[in-house]
Amino acid sequence: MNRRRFLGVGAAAAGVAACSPLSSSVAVTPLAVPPGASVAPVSAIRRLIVERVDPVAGRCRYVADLGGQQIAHPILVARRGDRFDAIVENRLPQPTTVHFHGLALAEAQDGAGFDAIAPGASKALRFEVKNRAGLYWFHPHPHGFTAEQVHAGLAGLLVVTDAEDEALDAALGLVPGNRLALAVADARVASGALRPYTPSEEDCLHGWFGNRALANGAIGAQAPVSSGWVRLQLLNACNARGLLLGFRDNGSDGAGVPFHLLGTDGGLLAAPIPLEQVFLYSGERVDIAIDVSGRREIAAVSLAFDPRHQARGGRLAHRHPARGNFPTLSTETVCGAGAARDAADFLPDGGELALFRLRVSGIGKPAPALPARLSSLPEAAEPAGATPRRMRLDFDERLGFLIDQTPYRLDEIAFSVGRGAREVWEIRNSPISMPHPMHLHGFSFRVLRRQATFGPARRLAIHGSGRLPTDLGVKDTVVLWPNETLWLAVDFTLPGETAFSGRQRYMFHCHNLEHEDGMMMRNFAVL
Ligand SMILES: [Cu+2]
Repeated sequence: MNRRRFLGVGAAAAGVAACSPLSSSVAVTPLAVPPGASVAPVSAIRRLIVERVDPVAGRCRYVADLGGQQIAHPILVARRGDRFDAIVENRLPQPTTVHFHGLALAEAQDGAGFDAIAPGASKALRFEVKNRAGLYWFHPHPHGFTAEQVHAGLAGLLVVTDAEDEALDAALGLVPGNRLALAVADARVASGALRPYTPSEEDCLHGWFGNRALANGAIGAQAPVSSGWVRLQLLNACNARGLLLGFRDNGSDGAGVPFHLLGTDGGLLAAPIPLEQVFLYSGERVDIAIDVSGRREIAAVSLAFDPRHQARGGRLAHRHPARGNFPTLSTETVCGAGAARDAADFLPDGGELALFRLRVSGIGKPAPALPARLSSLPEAAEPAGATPRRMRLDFDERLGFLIDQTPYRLDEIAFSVGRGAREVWEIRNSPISMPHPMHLHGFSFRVLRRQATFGPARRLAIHGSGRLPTDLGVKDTVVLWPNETLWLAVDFTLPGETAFSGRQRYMFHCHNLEHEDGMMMRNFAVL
């Protein structure tokens, strides 16, 4: 019998839930969900309900129906190879989709917004989880409504495991409660209440920034952990905020706590990297290990940094023809219609932000040494003879942020690539810009090199190629700082040929959700 434990995290109900516990433990193999846990194995889900629970604040949630048992705010767990076969029910007053961010899926299952589910309608969603073990997530992607719906709480986690992943848990000697999966978001909180999503023109241009962090839906969250290694799989689920993740020992004058990067968006690195801070932008994930032995309380924070918002002067009111046909989730929420920012519930990008706390109990044995090798991941390699496909990220004072000067159109195919092609993408960000976390649907990629990095990321480069620690893993979302050029190796091999027959449309877009709804997207086709 497999004794290794997988530990999930219960998502608190939307709203201000100070000091709510974060963790509950379950074993994945064999799977036993204790009462109150919010972990749902993907293969057991029959319906995935998308519903609004608070029309005043516009809060929404996912509910997984396991055929008798209903789990709100579920954290989905899967072993590589498991199947998802469920009906998605849209009970929102707006169209929605379910996009499984990071998974290799056919267009029909990708939820990219080509075929949104109308209010009151349902759609069958069936696929096999083919990806490496890692933290993936699911969220709405209906064009023009994405930022509002994700901000409303529709951001669920999917933890995929496999043999390498389980071997790591065993090597770390993880005890129940010491493996956590967390979605970190931010919200505007005033007088103890979550403010609805009412972005101003400035918010639409730079992104929506709150003043408080939510961890799995809870503000001021804390998790009890035991002495030894703690493994954290973290998603930046903020609409727009970049996180410079670090840890402080609250029992030791706030001294920094070092940690190890174990993995990125698409699973484990080849070897762990010791770090003191790491950038995590919207849509990105990190897998890290912290030795909490001898400590009593550790605070996870986003450290202060220069966010490099170099774009100035633009005013942006997003106008989607479809928006006028549907009500908002709360009060006025169309970009550009909101009131000016209230300084009391706004913390700029790059401001220091408390995220969550780990409360340590017990005096265990010393934590075992980290394994020198974590996975069989090869070093990123440039395909021989590839001509780079060039893209530019632009800023236009009238139109906002664009890819190759072109606002998104649902019916446009920007370019086509051949099935199984291995390409190099050269992407350059404008110097009068801001950081853009660019996300590729359907496929993962490797970062080959960075050039002309300035600002706080530059000193974190650990490699002659200019790459950051997170660039050494498998990625589906990568941040480009202003003025930077990135070279990516993209592999368009499609697993499961029969499921992917015929032309498949995918998207490449900015995961700052205000930019995404503001047309910073392009479609491409795989033929
Ligand atoms: Cu952007």
